[in-house]
Amino acid sequence: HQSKTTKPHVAVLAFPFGAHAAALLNLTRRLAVAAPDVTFSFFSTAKSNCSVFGRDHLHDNIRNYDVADGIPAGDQLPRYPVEAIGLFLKASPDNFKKALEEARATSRQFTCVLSDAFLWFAADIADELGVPWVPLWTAGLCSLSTHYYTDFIRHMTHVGSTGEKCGSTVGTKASIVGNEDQPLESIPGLPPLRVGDLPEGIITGNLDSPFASMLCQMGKMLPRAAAVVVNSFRELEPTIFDDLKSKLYKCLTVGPFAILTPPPSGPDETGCLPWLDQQRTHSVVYLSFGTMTTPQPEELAAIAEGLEAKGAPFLWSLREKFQEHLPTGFVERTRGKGVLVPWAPQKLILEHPAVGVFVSHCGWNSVTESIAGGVPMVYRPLYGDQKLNGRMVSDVWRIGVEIEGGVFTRDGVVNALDLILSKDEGTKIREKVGALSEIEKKAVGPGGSSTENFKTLVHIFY
Ligand code: U2F
Repeated sequence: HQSKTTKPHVAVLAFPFGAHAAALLNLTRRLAVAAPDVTFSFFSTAKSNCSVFGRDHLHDNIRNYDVADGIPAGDQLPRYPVEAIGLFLKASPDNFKKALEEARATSRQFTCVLSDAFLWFAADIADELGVPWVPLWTAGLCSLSTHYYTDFIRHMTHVGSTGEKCGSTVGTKASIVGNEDQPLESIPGLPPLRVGDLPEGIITGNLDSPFASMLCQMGKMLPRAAAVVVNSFRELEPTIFDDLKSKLYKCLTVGPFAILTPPPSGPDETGCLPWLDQQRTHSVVYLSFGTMTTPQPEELAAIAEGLEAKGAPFLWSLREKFQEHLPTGFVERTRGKGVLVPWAPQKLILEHPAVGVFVSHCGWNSVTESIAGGVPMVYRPLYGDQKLNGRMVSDVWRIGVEIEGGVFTRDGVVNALDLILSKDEGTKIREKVGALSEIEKKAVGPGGSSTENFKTLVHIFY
């Protein structure tokens, strides 16, 4: 791609919300170690840079630069993330272009653009610079595939085509609302799905929102990427992998990041691990719903009632502000039996032999961590890719079950916990996830598929 005399310099463009920038920086750090003569310039908003770089030691070959967040000077900070995302997307790509130009003034020319896949416009930026574009998808191949096939799915369900720019749907013929159970004819590579399994913004929800439009544009841009990097491993999603591989220049599964990088959770400040040491093997219910959302108050109360009724030991990561939704006296009544913490060292917890089941929202990192620990899941998806991840968990990998009716009720919780902890079916599920855990470890070990793909990724920079 570039003259042999040019020293590689990768522009890394981050999506500064949720855990996205941290995931991209994790990958960048691994790349910086594997390719010490490559310089990585990391671009994100000041707030995001401050949070992801923190006080950590920076590798000599990683620099960070701030890009504008799109919040007009003097304005109050947006109250909701969705507003902040809207402003940021409005300011993009000009904010990135400006920051890249400023960085260029004092550094070598860029030889590659590595970006969060959300930032589809990075394909054009890379083109203008005459260098390859390498997007990173921080979740699974399954969800990536549904965005790649957005147009196909919209045609198939008569929702209309996406229009050139994805800004609005063209020729909308049918509303899909209320048809969540409608089966979808086969989408290449994916298992049989229902309308309700798809992430919002493909055929359900507001198709014209900046977020939906961003994902749709991304799907269209992927074939322009020199390689699409994915936080999964080939053996986990082989049919989707084969399909996407045939559609893209390169599909490089280099994950799962959650088991390749140090735990994001920090030290065990709340003493969860010593507590687990005192529990019986496979007896503990671990509950966590990720970093972005939490079930509604009624559902939190239903979970608590279910836990009390089942009487199994539990460890629940629930931020303090949500703990007020638990039934009166729950904490006192379950003292000794259960532990409630605002944040837990999840990866280490899932690797602990005492944990018997993970009650989860099916965020992608949680899924791969549960596999790593060989822990069966009970899931209740909240939004985005989680429903699809859940479908893979229960129907394809058979390593967990969905909560009955899709929402938490007292009885639903008891039945699901019974099934996993006390029934033969639960034992079979545990065996399945244990086997998958071994495959996951091989993928990231010496000569494994993710390890080899990572090497291929490094070569793209030279
Ligand atoms: C978004 O997912 P979330 O961040 O909500 O959820 P996960 O992908 O499961 O990641 C949560 C991470 O936070 C860690 C946990 C995971 O690595 O180990 N953690 C913890 O250490 N301690 C706690 O008490 C709670 C969590 C999005 F919502 C999903 O739909 C996407 O699939 C995902 C990936 O793009 O990002």
